[in-house]
Amino acid sequence: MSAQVSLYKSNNYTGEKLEISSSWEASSNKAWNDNINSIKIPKGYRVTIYEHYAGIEGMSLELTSDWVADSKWKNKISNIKVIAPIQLFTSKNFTGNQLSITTNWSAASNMAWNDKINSIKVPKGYKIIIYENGPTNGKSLELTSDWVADGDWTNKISNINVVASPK
Ligand SMILES: [Ca+2]
Ligand SMILES: [Ca+2]
Repeated sequence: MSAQVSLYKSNNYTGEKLEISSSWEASSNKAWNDNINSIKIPKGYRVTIYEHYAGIEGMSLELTSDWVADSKWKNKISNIKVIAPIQLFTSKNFTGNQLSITTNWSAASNMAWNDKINSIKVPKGYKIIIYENGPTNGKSLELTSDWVADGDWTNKISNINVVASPK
C-alpha cells in the first residue's frame, strides 16, 4: 500500500478524513470545498494548496510536510495539486523496505540500499534512468512507469537519475 495524502476538516488531524494520492479539486466533492483545515503529507510528497478552483487567481502555497491552516487559510482550500515521489522497494511487487526520492539518487550516499532495489513506483510525469553501477559504466534502462526487476536486474541498481519530473 503506497502512502496517501490525508485531508481533514478539523485543524488538528482528527475527525472526518479524505485520502487522496493524486491531484484533487473540490468541484468533484463539494462537501469538502472550503472545509479542509489540516493535511498529513507523507515523506517525499509535494502538495500545493489553492484558494480557488483551477484557472482562478488566488492564494497558493507549496507544502512538503504536515500542515495546519492559519487564519489566512481557514476554510479556503478548493484545489490541491499532489506530486508523488518515486518510491523504491527492496522486494519485487512494491513490498519490503521503501524509500522515496524526487531527484537523482546514488547508493554511494546510502550503501544500505546498494543492489537492493527490486521494484519502483514511477508516478506519471517522471522519466528516470536506472543504472547497474553508475551513469558512466554498466547497463542502464529508462523507465516512465512502474517497474519490477526481472532476472537481469535483480539486486543490481546502484544509481538512479531523474531526467524529467511532473509539472
Ligand atoms: Ca475556496
Ligand atoms: Ca550495482
